[in-house]
Amino acid sequence: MSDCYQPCPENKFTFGLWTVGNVGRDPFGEPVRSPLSPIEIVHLLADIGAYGVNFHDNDLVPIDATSAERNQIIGAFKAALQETGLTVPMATTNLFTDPIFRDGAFTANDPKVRAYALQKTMNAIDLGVELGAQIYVFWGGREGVETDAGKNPQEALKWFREALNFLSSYVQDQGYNLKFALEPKPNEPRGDIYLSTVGAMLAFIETLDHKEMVGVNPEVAHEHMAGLNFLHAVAQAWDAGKLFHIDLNDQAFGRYDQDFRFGAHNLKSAFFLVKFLEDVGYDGNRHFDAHAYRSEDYEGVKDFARGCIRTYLILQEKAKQFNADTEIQSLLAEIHADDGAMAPYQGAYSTAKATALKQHVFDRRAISQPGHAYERLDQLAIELLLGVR
Ligand code: GCO
Ligand code: MN
Ligand code: MN
Repeated sequence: MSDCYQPCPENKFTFGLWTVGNVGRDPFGEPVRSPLSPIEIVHLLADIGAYGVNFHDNDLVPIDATSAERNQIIGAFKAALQETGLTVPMATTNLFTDPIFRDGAFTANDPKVRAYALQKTMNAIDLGVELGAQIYVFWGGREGVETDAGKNPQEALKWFREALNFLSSYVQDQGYNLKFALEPKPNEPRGDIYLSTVGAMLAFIETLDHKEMVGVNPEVAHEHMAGLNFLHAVAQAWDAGKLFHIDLNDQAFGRYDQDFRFGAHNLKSAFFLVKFLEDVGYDGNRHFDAHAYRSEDYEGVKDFARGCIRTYLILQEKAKQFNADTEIQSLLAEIHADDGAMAPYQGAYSTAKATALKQHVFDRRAISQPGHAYERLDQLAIELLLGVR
């Protein structure tokens, strides 16, 4: 294997404590790996060349820790960061593990649960900011239902909006330099989760009091679980100026929530995603929200983490190759050819333009005759990916 795919800090490759720290528990089986401490995870991530480590409040500080325990843990974690040079670009709250969240957090029917979720999130924001986080992710794993009999979905949205408004005001009140990134998912662990797609989340953000500080954190697996095209969701978020963070992993369509290594399953989609991110100059974190197969020990976990990074970097190189390939580029130039004849009708509306366009005679048959050469182009892309170009 070539050794030239080395990450550099500008790639901003990050992992959550919960990703390489995943012990391989699933609904049918017990853990297969013994838990690593946050300090051990920081060292593992430094070994494999990560830039940063992200965490949920309780990945780092157990939910029932005393304040003395909390201080000791945070001190030791900070020392490990200092020693390894790893950063904490993103933090988030665990609003799903504890039984109190069985009916949701910000959208739970019980006002005590909603208030507790706010309190827990304010504390977790304080912790994230203390460790340097500038992005705060909201993944509402329990914000949903198994049955619509007991909760009004519009009321739930109202509660979710109120919570985000409250928390964004809290951040401003504290003077924190922090942006929110909302992460949609269609289901798992709830039967249905509210605001299930990137598009739904983008529309919801427009209804918030401080929408300028709120964007999205799209995840490959989540759009794939819903059978959607992830790149299209990412492009829409980018276009809206809302791509604040991204969760990279992989997922077969129509399966359970798999969290596979980036590029492990849909290599072609992964290629077009990387090409998009590189072409537009996305400079946020590239967070791998995935975990190793349950078959692995910690050597396999390192193979998994290195694999995420290597695949991204290899696809980045392939994207450059695609952009420099003369045959591909001349085909694209043909496909995008424009003789300028329609220029008088393009751009902003005017009465004169509308009148002229209504009078223009189109030769529908002639326009529809030529093929688009997408077969040839796609095969060239495939051959490039297969390494024969
Ligand atoms: C999942 C989600 C989570 C979130 C994480 C950060 O499917 O479980 O992707 O991993 O990304 O909670 O907010
Ligand atoms: Mn996920
Ligand atoms: Mn995620």
